[in-house]
Amino acid sequence: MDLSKRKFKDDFKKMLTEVYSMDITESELTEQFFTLGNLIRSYSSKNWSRTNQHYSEKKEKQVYYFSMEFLLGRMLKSNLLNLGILDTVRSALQDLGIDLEELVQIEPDPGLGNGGLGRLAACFIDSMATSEIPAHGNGIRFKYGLFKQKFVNGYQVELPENWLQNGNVWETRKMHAAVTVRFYGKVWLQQTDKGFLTPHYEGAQEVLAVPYDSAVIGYKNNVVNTLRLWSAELPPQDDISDYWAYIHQRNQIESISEVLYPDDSTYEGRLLRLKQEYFFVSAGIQSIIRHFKKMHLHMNHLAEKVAIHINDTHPALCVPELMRILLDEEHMDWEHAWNVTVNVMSYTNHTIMSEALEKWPIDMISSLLPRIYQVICEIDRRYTMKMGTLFEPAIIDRTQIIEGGHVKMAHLAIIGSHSINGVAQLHTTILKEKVLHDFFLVYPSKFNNKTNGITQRRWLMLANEPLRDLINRKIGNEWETMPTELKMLKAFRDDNETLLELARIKHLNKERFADYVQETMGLAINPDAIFDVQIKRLHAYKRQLMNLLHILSLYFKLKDNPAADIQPRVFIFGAKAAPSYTYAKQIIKLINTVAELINNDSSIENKLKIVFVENYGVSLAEKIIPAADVSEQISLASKEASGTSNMKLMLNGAITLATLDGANVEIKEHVGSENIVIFGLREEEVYQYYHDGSYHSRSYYENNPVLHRVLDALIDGTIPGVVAEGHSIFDSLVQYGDEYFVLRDFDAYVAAQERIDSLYRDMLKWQRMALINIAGAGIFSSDYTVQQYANQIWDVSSNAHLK
Ligand code: 26W
Repeated sequence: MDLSKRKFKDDFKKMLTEVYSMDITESELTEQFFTLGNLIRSYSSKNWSRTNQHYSEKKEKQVYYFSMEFLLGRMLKSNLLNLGILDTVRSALQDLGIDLEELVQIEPDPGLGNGGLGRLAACFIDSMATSEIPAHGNGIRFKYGLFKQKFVNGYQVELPENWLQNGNVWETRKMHAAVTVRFYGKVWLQQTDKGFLTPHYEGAQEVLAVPYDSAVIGYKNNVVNTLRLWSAELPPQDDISDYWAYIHQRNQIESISEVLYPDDSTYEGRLLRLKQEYFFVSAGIQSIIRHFKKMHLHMNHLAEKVAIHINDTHPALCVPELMRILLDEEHMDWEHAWNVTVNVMSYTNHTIMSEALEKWPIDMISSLLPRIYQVICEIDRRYTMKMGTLFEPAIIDRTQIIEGGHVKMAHLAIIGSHSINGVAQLHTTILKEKVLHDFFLVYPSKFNNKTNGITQRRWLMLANEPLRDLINRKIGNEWETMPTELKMLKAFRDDNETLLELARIKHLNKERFADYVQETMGLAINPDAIFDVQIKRLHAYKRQLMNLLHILSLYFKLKDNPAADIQPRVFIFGAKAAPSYTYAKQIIKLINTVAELINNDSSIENKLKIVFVENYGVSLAEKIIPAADVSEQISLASKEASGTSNMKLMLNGAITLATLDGANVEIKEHVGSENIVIFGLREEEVYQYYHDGSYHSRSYYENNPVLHRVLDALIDGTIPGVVAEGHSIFDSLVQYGDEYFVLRDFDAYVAAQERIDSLYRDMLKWQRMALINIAGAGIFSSDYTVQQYANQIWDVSSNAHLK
């Protein structure tokens, strides 16, 4: 939108007076933030209604992206950037004596997600609006997001994240669009005079689902899509006979959208989680059907106008819920209803970890969702019937939905969808050849790959403005909407002036982060050192432990010889552990304790520092990523489905140190093996070990003196204050088989780190590698990823043809 500084200043002062009846001089940062927020809402509101009108008038097919998590981050600067008024507003506010960066800090960082899956959903809705895809997010408006992480004596402590305490300026409560979601009760089918079998519900608990809509503003294209987050409330009561019963019932119902489950890798099977999953699924589908009916088309045509995407198995109840509505309320026959459902639904798998695969106990589903359970049984019966004639019984047994007293949600999603995709080529191959091989035999054409992506707007244009400006100076700004144009940067690979500017900008970002660490942790770090970054959830398969064991080996090398010639290093960790994940929390304690030891050991001349930032999330990632030299992507091959921090760090000129896992494989393909440092077991070697059981971790402890010393340090008191954690971790590696081959890959990892050390000494070579990584990162824009989903899965329009 074109907005003059003059006009903005007038609007701002007017809005401040209207909302707070005060002028700028009297206003505090909070009032200024909410005023700016409300102004942005008013600037985007016309396009919001115009976009919806356009979709209805054109009867456009629309996508509904169902996700239990949307890890949005702060929206102020992102909304200003996408409206195309960031620079205008920043300098206009400056004229008014207001620093935009200060207002940015006011905004809460809504932690409505755990990690990769939730952030991917956030990048996707930004890219779908920017790619003019008629697509909307559908999720839960959790009152409490992912816990706030505090370190107390090195231990992770979880505190409530009450992100709504000052209200959320971006949302609009849509009471008129509320729907009722039913739980429990009895259901029986009754023949009507017209011969329809209609279910009769009795004694169901009714929950009011109230939607809160937020604008999803496309980048400089006047498109505004919607993110609809549902909140659970007690339906209005006409009479409150027993007050305490009323309070109890209200709390019970409101608890459905109270808090996000903080696990991102282990299925817990809690009833409240199942309630959450059905709550936003039923609310979302009811509101979609209500909207579709306004088109006055026969329900048989639903799949021509609606695509529903199931983000991992958490929204898999979309399949039986749509069937329930088509059968019970729209009185469609099973075949037609099923045909419509399969054509509407598509599913993405984000993990192969068995402990993450959801399987709900039959008694839990059948008591909480009696009608849904009936429909699931019928889906399973007809699947077994139909496929039983085509495939051997063993395959049917292994692929059926209900098995061993559980409902397998992945099986339900796969049978009920026309598309199943993995999130990186290696991951999709492992799904087809191993984890979901039986289904690949049954439905080969449903399987496809959609390698993840990230939005360059948040992760470069906003997080790293100096780099953005350098790139624009060198190749213009076409890359901002056509990211593969970044490849033009390769022309400057031997232009020392450019490489020196790149080094200067990286150093500037490292100084900025060093200032942040000094301020918040009272720790001085040297911006000339290598900033080595591992930022992701704490999980054994991501092997933060291997990173720490290498640091200890460097520490002992310096203890033995303080003059040892190693490049000074700052190891930066950011990681939350699921509260119930004891082993992960022990690793956090160990990292913090080793940090305490090393950071205060003057004998090693500040050559090594460990910075474990507290409460890692989107906003901290935006501070750390521009300052990174090395991107640690060291998961055991086959375990990380894709990874997305790898793409963000690459886009900001960090050199990737990686195993050939997830999207690291494709990153290598796009930058060339000379611009990345690869090490470790390959996926096939890992599976070979599983096959022949020939991995004996103890032998690596016994035969590798460096490893022996480092591991002994965990239990012999060298590292004071971690006796319990040290022993448990030592045993997991030496006694109990080292599940993620940390000891097996250790030497290769140390050698790779020595490679990094020697590469960093040649500054121009390092900057050339950084430039090639930036140039090769464009393909990992989520703009391209969502366009592939639009063309190959959802069959909806996008502006890909313009690109
Ligand atoms: C039931 C508990 C639970 C909750 C969340 C299990 C699993 C999850 C997510 C699927 C875990 C997750 O975030 N997976 C990550 O998804 C990213 C986006 O596709 C990938 O880049 C990561 O590799 C994958 O670990």
